Amino acid sequence: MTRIRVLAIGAVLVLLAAAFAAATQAGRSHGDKGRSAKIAIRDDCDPSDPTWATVGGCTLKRGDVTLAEFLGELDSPLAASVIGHQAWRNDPSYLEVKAGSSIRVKNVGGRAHTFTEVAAFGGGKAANPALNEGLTTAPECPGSLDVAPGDSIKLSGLAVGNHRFMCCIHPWMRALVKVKEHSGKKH
Ligand SMILES: [Cu+2]
Repeated sequence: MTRIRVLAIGAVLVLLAAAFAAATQAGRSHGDKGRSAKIAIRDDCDPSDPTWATVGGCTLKRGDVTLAEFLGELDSPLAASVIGHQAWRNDPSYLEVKAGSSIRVKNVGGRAHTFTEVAAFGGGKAANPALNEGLTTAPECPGSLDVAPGDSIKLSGLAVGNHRFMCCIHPWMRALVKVKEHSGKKH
């Protein structure tokens, strides 16, 4: 009886391993196809810094940037407009896709962001003027939709050409998406 049970468990394990291998294979091929069509919205807020809670919180499990550090990186003595902490960025910030592709944009950071298409890069919607220093508000930003930490959006139906996306909260977080003709040759 015990032996039969061991054999049965063994058979189940073999089946599970086969199913897992098949799923991994499927995931890999899907991942390859989708790899060039994913953008991660990143930040690195430090959840152990309680001051983040005063400005909306930080949902990351691990992060290394305190609010004080973030604010210290907003500007540079050599620039007239906001620079911004470089851990707050879109990854990649330049992406080429073929026409008809969709792009999944996921907020893997611990703060709210937006991924808003704009005709021209400019300032955002944050109430804190330091986040938009020296920038003219992009007209698409007021009323733009926040992407909460862990949430994702899907972009599809983008016309051939260049598309500019920015975070309307942290306007230095930009991305340029180049949509190429489906038959276009790679050069
Ligand atoms: Cu942002």
